[in-house]
Amino acid sequence: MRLPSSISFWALALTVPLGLVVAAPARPSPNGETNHRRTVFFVGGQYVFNETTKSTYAVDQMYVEQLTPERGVRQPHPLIFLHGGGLTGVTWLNTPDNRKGWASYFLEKGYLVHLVDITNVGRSSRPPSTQSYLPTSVESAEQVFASPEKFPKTYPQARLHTQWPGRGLRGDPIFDTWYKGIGPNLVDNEREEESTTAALCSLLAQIGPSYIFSHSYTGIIMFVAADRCPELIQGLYGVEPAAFPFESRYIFNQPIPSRKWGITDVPVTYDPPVRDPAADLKKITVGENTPGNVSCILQAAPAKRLVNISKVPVAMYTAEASIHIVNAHCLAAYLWQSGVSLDWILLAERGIRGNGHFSFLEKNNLEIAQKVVLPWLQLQSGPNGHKQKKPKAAES
Ligand SMILES: *[C@@H]1O[C@H](CO)[C@@H](O)[C@H](O)[C@H]1NC(C)=O
Ligand SMILES: *[C@@H]1O[C@H](CO)[C@@H](O)[C@H](O)[C@H]1NC(C)=O
Ligand SMILES: CC(=O)N[C@H]1CO[C@H](CO)[C@@H](O)[C@@H]1O
Repeated sequence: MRLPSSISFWALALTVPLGLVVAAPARPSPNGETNHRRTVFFVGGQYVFNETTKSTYAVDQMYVEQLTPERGVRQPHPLIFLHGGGLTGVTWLNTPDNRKGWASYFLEKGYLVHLVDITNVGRSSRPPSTQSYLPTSVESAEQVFASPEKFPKTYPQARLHTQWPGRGLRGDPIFDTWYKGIGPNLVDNEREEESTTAALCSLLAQIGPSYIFSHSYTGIIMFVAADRCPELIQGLYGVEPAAFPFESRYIFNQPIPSRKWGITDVPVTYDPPVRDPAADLKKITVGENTPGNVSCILQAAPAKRLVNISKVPVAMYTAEASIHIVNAHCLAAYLWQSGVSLDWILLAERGIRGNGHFSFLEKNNLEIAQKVVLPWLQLQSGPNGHKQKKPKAAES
C-alpha cells in the first residue's frame, strides 16, 4: 500500500528535466503531502512538587507541531487543529490509506498549520497519578465510525455510509493502521478542558489570532477557549463537535447527563450571569425523540447568552451518514438561542454524500476541504467576514 519512498521519489525526479525541478513549485512527496518545515515546541503546563519523591515535574503541558509551507505563509491567520477523543495530532496528517490529509491541504493553501496533542494525551505526556481510559474499542470503531453501514440498526442514517477507505473492519490494513493510532483519554474532563484551554490561549498569545479546528470531543474545548481568550480567536470550525447540550447520547442512544454548563463541563460566561448551573440554567426538553432525530435539552426562554463565545464566528458541519446526524441539531439550537453566530452546514445539502464521523480522512476528504471548509475561511477573511483581528505578523 505505501510506496517505498526512495524508489518513487527517484522515479519522479528522473522523469522531470533538471531545469524544471529548479523552477517548479514545491515537489510532491510520494503520498502527495505538501512540502513544509516543522518546528516542535510545548506550551502551557506547570511545575509541581511531589512530596513523595521530593522532586519536581511538569504537568498539563501541550505538544505543538508547527508546520510552515515551503512556499511561504500566504494567509494572515494561522490554523490550529485539535484532534478527536482517543486520537492525537496524527489524525490530520496523511490518511490511513496514505493519501493527502487536511494538514497538507491547508499548507498548500498557504496557511501556517499547528497540530497539537491535547494535554495528557499522546506526546503531551501524562503523570501516572491521573486516570485514563480507552474510549474507543475496535467494536465501537467498526460499528459507529468505520463501517456503520454494516450495522444499520445503530441509527437509521448508518446505511448511507459509503466513504470510508477500505472495508472498515479489523483485518483490513487501512482500518488496522487507523485503529492502531487510537489511545487513552483522561477520565477527568474538567482537567482536560481547563488545561488544554490554558495551553491553547498561551499558544494563541504567541502566534496571534488564529482559527481553531476541532473534531468530535475537542469541540467542547474549542468553546471553552473561545470563552477564555476570544480576542485571540479569529473563528472556530467544528468537524462534528461533540458539545451536545447537557447530555451525551453516544453509541446506543442512551442519554447520559453531561456538560452541566450547557456545552462544557467547566464554567463559561453567560449573561445574565450563571453561578450555579444546576439552578441558574433553566432547562426544557424540545422536539420529538425519534431514532434518527432525537429530542434536545435546551435553555428555557429567555435563554442566557454565551457572551464571550458569541464574540467569535463559529462554523460546524455534519455528515449525512454520521452518528452525529441524529443530534447535531441540538447543539445548533443551543448555540443559536445563546446568541452565538453559527453557520451549521449539512454536507448532504452541499451534494456531499455518504460520509461518517471521520469525514476528514475518508475518500472525499479533500473535496470537503475544498468545497466546504476553505470557502468559509475565505469568507471570514474577506470584506464581508467577521471583524478581522490583527495578525501577529502585522504587529510592531
Ligand atoms: C508522586 O510520586 C509518587 C511516587 O512516584 C507517585 O506514586 C505519585 O502518584 C506522585 N504524585 C503525583 C500527584 O503525581
Ligand atoms: C429534528 O428535530 C428538530 C426539533 O428538535 C426539528 O427542528 C428538525 O426539523 C428535525 N430534523 C429532522 C431532519 O427531522
Ligand atoms: C476573556 C474575556 O473576554 N472574558 C470576558 C467574558 O465576559 C465577561 C462579561 O462580559 C467579561 O467581563 C470578561 O472580560
